[in-house]
Amino acid sequence: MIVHGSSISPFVRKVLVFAAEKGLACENRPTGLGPKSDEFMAISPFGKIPAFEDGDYKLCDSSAIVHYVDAAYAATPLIPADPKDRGRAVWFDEYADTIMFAAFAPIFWNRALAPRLKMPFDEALAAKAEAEAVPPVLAYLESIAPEAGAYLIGDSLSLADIAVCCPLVNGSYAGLTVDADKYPRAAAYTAAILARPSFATLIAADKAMMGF
Ligand SMILES: N[C@@H](CCC(=O)N[C@@H](CS)C(=O)NCC(=O)O)C(=O)O
Repeated sequence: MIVHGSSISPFVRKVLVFAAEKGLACENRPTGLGPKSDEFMAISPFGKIPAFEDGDYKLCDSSAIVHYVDAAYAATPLIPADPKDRGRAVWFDEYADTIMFAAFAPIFWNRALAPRLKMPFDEALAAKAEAEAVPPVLAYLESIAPEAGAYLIGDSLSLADIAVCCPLVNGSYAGLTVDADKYPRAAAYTAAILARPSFATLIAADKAMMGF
């Protein structure tokens, strides 16, 4: 299995953590921003990361990829089979990829990544996202968060836990962590998920490479 794309992307991180939690060997080729090869564009026609290969099978989009991986390597499922739980897992993945990503991306870009890449950035956009977009996202997370060490769905780790923690990592690279005074359940629950080796290994590598 090959995952193309830098693990500083929350979408790439989701796929890498998902594969690690399933115990699957996975090669990461850290394609970043900028022009992509013809081979990459043949897998991901709009140039987005991640792109994925499993033998001859090629796929883009983190959610499509994890659904494929869970079905193809079914011994250690991370997407619930129960219809109601499965629906909730898809919702939490969607919440993470759209609402959470949109809240944290301006903070990550303008405070962490663009300055390091010597690209234009605008602190006002980060401050606006922190003031307006992040609070409802974290208030919702607080309302759904289980106890530390427990899971969003059922009694085992699922796509839901992996997905919602991925955008938070980008916030943390920009110095924005979940405030334990305001959001105690969310802070404790996400700290426990992010301490898992699947996340911790990637986070350590990102920090070493980028100086976050
Ligand atoms: N829905 C896609 C989103 C992928 C995405 O937006 N990736 C970003 C990186 S975080 C990207 O490739 N941006 C580069 C670009 O838009 O050209 C997924 O889940 O994989």
